[in-house]
Amino acid sequence: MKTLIIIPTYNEYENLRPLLDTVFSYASQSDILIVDDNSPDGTGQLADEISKTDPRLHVMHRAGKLGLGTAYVAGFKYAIEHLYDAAFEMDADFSHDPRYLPDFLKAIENADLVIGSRYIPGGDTPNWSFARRCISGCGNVFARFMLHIPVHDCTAGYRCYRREVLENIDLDTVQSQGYAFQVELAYRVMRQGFKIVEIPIIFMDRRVGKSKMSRKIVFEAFTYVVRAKSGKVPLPVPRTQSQSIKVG
Ligand SMILES: Nc1nc2c(ncn2[C@@H]2O[C@H](COP(=O)(O)OP(=O)(O)OP(=O)(O)O)[C@@H](O)[C@H]2O)c(=O)[nH]1
Ligand SMILES: [Mg+2]
Repeated sequence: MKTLIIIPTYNEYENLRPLLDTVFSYASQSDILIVDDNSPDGTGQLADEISKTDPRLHVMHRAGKLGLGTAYVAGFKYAIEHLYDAAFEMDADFSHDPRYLPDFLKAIENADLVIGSRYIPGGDTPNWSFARRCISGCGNVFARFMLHIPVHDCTAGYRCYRREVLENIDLDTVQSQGYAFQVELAYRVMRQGFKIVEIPIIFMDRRVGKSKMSRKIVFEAFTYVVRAKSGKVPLPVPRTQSQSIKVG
C-alpha cells in the first residue's frame, strides 16, 4: 500500500528532524508531506534541505499561516493527485507517537478510516489536567450523542484515510480549522457510509515549541456540532451504490 503521512507545520524547527527520523524508522515505505505555512523559525527551509537527501520527503510551502484544516485539505489533494492508497494526518509535536504507525497500517487494510483514539481501552492522555480532560471528554460525548458518529474520539487528529474516502467527501466545501475539522471529517465519512475503525493511542503533550491552538477552536467545534444537528452544514453528495467500495 502506497501511503503518505501529511504533517502540517508552523514553527516546528526543533521537532522536525527527530520526528522525520522516528517516523521513517516505523514506516520506512511511506512518504511524508510537510505542509509548512512559511514558519518564521525556518521549519520550511529545513524540510527542503532534508528532502534533498531523502526522496521520500515532500514539502509544500504556503504563503502564510492559513490554518490546520486548509493545510490538511491541501495535503489530501496532493495524496489524491499522486495516487497514494492512503493518507495520514499527524501532528509535528510528538503528541502523535510514530510507534503506532504499524498499528494504523495494519488496521487500514480492513477499514476506510482509522482513528487513533484516546477514549477506548488502551488509550489515554496521561499529561492532561482535569480541566482539559473534561473539555475534550465532554466535547466528544456531545458530538457522539448529537450526530451519532460511531466514534469515541471524533476530535482526534491522528488518522489514516483511504484515498477513496478523500475522493468522496467533497474536500472543497470543508470549512472548519481546529477540532471542528476532525469532527466535520468524521461526520462526512460516516454519512458516506464508510467503515471507521478506532485503535488505542496514548496521547502525549508536545515536547518542545508552542501550541498554536486557542479556546476559539473549542467554540468552533461546539457550533459545528449544533449546526450539523440542525442540517445547516454542507455535506458531500451521497455515494451511489455503484460507487461504494468494498473493504476486506
Ligand atoms: N501548516 C500549518 N500547520 C499548523 C497550523 N497551526 C498548527 N499547525 C501544526 O498543526 C499541528 C497541531 O498544532 P498544535 O499547535 O500542536 O495544536 P494542538 O496539538 O491542538 O495543541 P497542543 O496540545 O498544545 O500541542 C502541529 O504540527 C502544528 O505545527 C497552521 O496554521 N498551518
Ligand atoms: Mg499538539
